[in-house]
Amino acid sequence: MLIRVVRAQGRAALVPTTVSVKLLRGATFDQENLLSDTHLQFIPDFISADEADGYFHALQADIDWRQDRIKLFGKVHNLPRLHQWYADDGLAYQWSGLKLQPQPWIRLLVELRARVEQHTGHRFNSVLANLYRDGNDSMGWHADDEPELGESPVIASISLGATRDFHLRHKVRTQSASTRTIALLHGSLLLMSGSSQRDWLHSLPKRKRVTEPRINLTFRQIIRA
Ligand SMILES: O=C(O)CCC(=O)C(=O)O
Ligand SMILES: [Mn+2]
Repeated sequence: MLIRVVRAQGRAALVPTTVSVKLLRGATFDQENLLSDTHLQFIPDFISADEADGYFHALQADIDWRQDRIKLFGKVHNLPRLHQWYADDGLAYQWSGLKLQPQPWIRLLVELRARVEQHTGHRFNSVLANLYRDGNDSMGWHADDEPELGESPVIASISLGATRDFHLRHKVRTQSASTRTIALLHGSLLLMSGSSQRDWLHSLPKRKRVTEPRINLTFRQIIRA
């Protein structure tokens, strides 16, 4: 797993800076191979702090957040977060027995999608929005490897609000025993591509000390059946 860190200010040069290494704990940071096999790109300052504040408050208010329940080992639980699914017509999202019907795109999400598409050169037809109300909300280990996302999905993840740790570990434990952690900052963009969903799991662990909410947006491209 190689993580390329790019500052938005230096985007033209695409040169990773050592400043950002402070944000990464336990991550492989191999300058030699940065350009040959990059699965993750992290841009800490993709959206300026002021703008990110605006997006956070508007999305918290405008998204019709749902509390869904899932069945685990025969027992029904509230998901430990709120969420909503926005996508082009007919693109439902299904996982763990849940089926989310697409909501029509809202202006702010269209705007953010355009920024992400412009930066990445990839197209996205859907976004999963998650609201972690505080550090008790979380997301368990998983990979976004559903067949409708294709062989090597490109997922663009924007974080707004409280900084939360994001964990990654290889699906085959012997490949890499260690869990890598990235602190997902207010206004940051994490771009996951290559084999990052095929070979790796990720999660957002609980953090009891976090009292503030966080919104995460993962832009995705669903392949129509
Ligand atoms: O909240 C995050 O940063 C991760 C969200 C995620 O992994 C997902 O929505 O699939
Ligand atoms: Mn995910």
